[in-house]
Order: sequence, then C-alpha cells, then structure tokens
Amino acid sequence: MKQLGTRPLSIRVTDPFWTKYFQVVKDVMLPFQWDILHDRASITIESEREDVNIPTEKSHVIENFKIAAGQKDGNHYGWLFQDSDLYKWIEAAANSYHLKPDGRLLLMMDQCVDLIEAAQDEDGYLSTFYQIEAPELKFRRLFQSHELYCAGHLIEAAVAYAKATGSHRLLDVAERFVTCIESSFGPEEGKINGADGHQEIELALVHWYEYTGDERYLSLSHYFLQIRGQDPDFYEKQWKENQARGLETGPAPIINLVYHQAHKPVYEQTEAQGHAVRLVYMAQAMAGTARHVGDEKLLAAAEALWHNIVEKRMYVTGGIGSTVRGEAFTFDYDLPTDLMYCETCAAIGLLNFTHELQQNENKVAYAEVMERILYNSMISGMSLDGKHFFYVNPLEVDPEASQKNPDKSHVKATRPSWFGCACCPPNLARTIPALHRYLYQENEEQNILYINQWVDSNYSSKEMKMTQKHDWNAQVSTFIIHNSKRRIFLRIPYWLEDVVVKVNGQEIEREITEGYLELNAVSAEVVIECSYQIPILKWQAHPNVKSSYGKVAFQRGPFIYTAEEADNGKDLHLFRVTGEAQVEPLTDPAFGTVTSLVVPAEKRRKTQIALYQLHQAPAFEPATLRLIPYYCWANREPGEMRVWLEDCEG
Ligand code: FUB
Ligand code: ZN
Repeated sequence: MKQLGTRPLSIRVTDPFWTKYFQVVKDVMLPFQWDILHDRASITIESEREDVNIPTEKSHVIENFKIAAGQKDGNHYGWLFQDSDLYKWIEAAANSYHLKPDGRLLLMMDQCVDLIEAAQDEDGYLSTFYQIEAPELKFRRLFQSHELYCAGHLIEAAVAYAKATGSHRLLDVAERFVTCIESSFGPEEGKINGADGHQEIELALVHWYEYTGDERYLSLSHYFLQIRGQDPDFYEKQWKENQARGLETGPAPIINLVYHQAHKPVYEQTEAQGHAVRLVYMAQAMAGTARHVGDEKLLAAAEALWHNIVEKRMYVTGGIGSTVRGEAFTFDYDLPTDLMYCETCAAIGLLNFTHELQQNENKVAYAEVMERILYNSMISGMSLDGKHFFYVNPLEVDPEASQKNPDKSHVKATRPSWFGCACCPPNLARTIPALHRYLYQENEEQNILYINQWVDSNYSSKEMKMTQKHDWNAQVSTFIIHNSKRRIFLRIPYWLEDVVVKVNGQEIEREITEGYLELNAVSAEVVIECSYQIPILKWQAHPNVKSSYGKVAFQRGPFIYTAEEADNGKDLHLFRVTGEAQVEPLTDPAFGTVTSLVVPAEKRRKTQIALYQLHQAPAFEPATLRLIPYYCWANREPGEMRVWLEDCEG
C-alpha cells in the first residue's frame, strides 16, 4: 500500500464547552474503557434491558483476541461483535491523539495493533468468535454474524489510526481482511452473493476510499449496498445450506428481514424501518457511495430516508428508534416518550448520515439536525464524569416504572458504568474528538465555505483562515477571516433573534437566504461581529404525535431542556406551564454552572383518594418548574425526568 501519512487537522476546536469533553475522553474515558476491555475495572456491567442472555460477567475483549492469537487458552466470551469494542476504542484513541499527540496513547494503540495482527488468520480472516468457537461457520451465518460489521469498525479504526499517526500497520491488517472478503463475496460462481446482517462495512469502505482514493473499496461498498435485499431468502438459504452440509447451526432462526433492512433493495427503501442503528449506518453509506460513484438513484433513496426520519420519526432531542423490540423504528409520528429507544449509537449514526448528505449538498436543515443531535441526544449518552453511559436516552422517566415494569427495563434512570452490549460508550469516545468534522462544509466547485456550527474554532486551508469565537453571556460572536479566496456562507441559527451583523465595524443589512448570510471577505482581514438575543423557544409536536401533542418542550440556544425531580419534586406529570420562562444560572457540583430556565407553572393538587371517582374540576396550586439542559439530566440523585410538559395553552 502506498504510504499516505498523517492528515494534519485543518480545523481546531477551541470551544470551552467541547474542549472539556475532549479532555474527559482523553483523561477519563479512554483509560476507563481500556481497563474494562482488559477486565481490570471494578465496575458492575449491566444488561441494557431485562434479558438473561445478555453477557454481563465481563468484557473479555482483549482476552478474546489473545485466545484467537493462540497466546492463551479459553473460550470466547461476549457478543459475536465484541471485537468491535476494541476497534472503536482504537478509533477513539486515534481521534484523541489526532487532536493532541500523546506517547502513552500511542503505546496503548500500538499494543492493540500488535494483538490484532497476531490474532488475524493467515488468509486475512478476523473475527474472534468464529476463529475460536466456530471456524466452520465463517461467513456462513451472515444474518447475525457481524463479521463484516466488525470488519467495518476495524477499517474505521485503521483509517483513523493512519491519519493520526501515519502508521499503516492496522490498515495492512484491514487490507488483508478485505482481500479475504473480496475473495469470498461477490456475484461470481462459488462466492457468497449477499451482505452482512448489520451494515457498517459499507460506510467504512467509503472512508477508506476517501483516505486512499482506491476505487476498489468504493466498488465493494457499492456491491454490498446493491446486493442487500435483492434476494430476500438469502439468509434463510445460507442457514439451510449449512444444515445440508451438516454444520451445527442451532435451531432454525426467525429472520426478520425488515429488522436487517433486507426485505427489499435499498433503492426502494424510502421509509426508515427496522433496527435504527443498522438503518442509519446503511443510509450513511448510501449517501457517501452515491456521491462518489454518481449513483443518483441511491442518493435519492438516502435523501428520502432522511426526510422520513427527521420529518416523522425523530424525537425533539434528535433521538431515533421508538421501540425496544428490535431497537427499531415503528411508524410515522409514533414517538412515545417513556418507552422509546433512542440509542446513543443511533443518534451518532443519524449525525453521521446527515453529515454525509451535507457533503453532497449543503443545506441548513442538515446543519440543524446535526446540531440537535450533538447538543442533546448524543451527549446525554454520557455522564459528565465520563464513567457512566446511557444506551437508551428517554424523554420521560419514572424510576419506579423502570424498575418494576418489565416493558420499561431498558429505560434507565441512572447511567450504568458499562453494558453487556457495550456499543454506545466507545461510540461516544470516538465521535466526540471528531467534532471538527461537523462544523464547516467546503464546496470547491462553487468556491464556498459554509460555516455550519457556531463553535469556537480555527479553520485553515490554502484558500483562507478563519477564527470564530462566541461570548454567549455577552451575546456577541466574532468571526475573523483572513485572505479568503472563498465565498463565505454563515449559518444564522434559528435560535438567535435580533441578530445585528457588523463587517469591520459597519453594520450591514443583508437578507438571510435559506438560513445563511453570504459574506464578502476578500480583503486581508475581515472582522464580522454578530450581536443577538438568545430567546427561550417552545416546541409543539404535530397533532399526530399522540404522546407529546398539546405539550410543550423548551429550548435555549441549541439545548433542549428538561425537568427533573431533583429541582421540582415528584409528579412532574401534574405540573402545567402557565407563563413565559426566564433564564437563571444554576450551579450544582454535578454539572457546574449552567443556564437553567424557570417556568411559571401550576401543579394539580392530589386530593383524589379513590382509583377512580366521578369527574370533578381539578384544583391547582401555583408552582414554578426549573428546567436544565437535557444533556445534564441524571447527574444527580435518581428521580423523575420529563422533556414534554403539560401546557395550559396546549
Ligand atoms: O449489533 C451491534 C450493535 O449492538 C448495534 O448497532 C446496537 O444497536 C446494539 O444492538
Ligand atoms: Zn449502541
């Protein structure tokens, strides 16, 4: 492989809100997760939902690799995709290292690479479960095997590691695995003509192509997307073939094709159905592959999926997945707030899918959805100490119901340290230090730089340099642009009002077109200063959203707000909002100082004793509700939480 080397970052995030998270990832999450992967952390691993089959005894990830490498004896432990926890950890470490090189991190990553190299089979195959437990079933149980899912995470880790360190060692491992995959999959006689039950390799191949320019990876991604759902019987046929060969396959599986998005060709999938993470990973790959190969039909299908999600199936927090059954989408406007799934990985998947579409065509709607996820459904997935995580991100919690109603066993009131299925924590660790990806969008053909997110950062390219800095208390933002050869489109967030823009001290009056202000910044240094108000916004849901209709959800800046028992006492369902909210700083050891909202409300008196009584007019007492940013919830003592509040105007 030709040496491509490191990729210096052209964007540096300096924002205090986010740099605090980068620090937590580097100083806390990476070492903490490292210890867990090595089974030396004293933590309790929890089931993500009530299910005795979830492996919660240990992680065993490193052990699995050691056993596969022949360095130890033993059995595989954990999910079929346990390997992906290590790949995601490496990607997280590489992304962190890219922000700031660190000798210790490099050593830890290199140690992982040594182990992965050692575990790889001669022919390039790599999946510790199958290597240890069932070599005869390699690539023969694709509906559930996750072999290509893990290959995808290996590729993503390898690309991140190469970009950050310049070393191609892990890419070489990935290359050997992909060569093995290419020789096993394809339309040719004797090969497997189908795709993995969990999409991931497709999007990773797109990243690999973008790093190397090698079209082989793009073709393979295109192939896996094109073959998906072409033969709905593919997985069943594989199983029957195994049986015919006398292979130990276990009882006949029930294969839900919709869950795997394998019920019809991806070109025809315009509604988000099935497992949410799988869907968004697939859609991300569709958008990326389509862009590079010029497959317009594929792009149109990806766009249709995106519209269906954000217009009919996304929570106000940016979360997706309405049911625990199959961790899946359900139907339009079905957005229950207390039973939902809203997996952290699904939020990250939608972020990346949206970002992929943004690279096809910059649109303000994409920037807004990415922002909604980043500040809400994504970071709510972790506690501020970096050692506790949510898999499921609810919009309404009653801890007693979570404990005693088995249908709500997935809706946790506190963040566990780790899960039997640990997909989410390392997903957060790899995404947070990659924040810079989502801030700007270049359009070379039209010579435009879009400033999509208002995040303190420095941007530099051969066409220009710029710095953006925000003082949210003073309500002033400054963008300093040097020597721009680009046209600049500055997104004016919908959550600002009375925006006054000055260019080099001169107020300008220009129309905001489709969410952006076009700026002329050709001279040596242009200083753009924006002053504004940050109003408190209220959201209402479409009348078809039965769970939230008639209620109100608050937002200020990019943050959705929520009420917690810690500030308001119990029975949040008995409050109703009566007036306009005010901002008030709130300091708590759990989250430092944040802007809280104080909302005039009234609380229904609980005078009724009988379970049912003939209707009487309710009595209310005056009250106030204090709301905190949603991402801060569950950092204090466990209690009720509620995003959508009863509204007396509802
Ligand atoms: O199957 C691998 C990962 O585990 C999925 O992406 C998550 O939803 C979790 O089920
Ligand atoms: Zn997850």
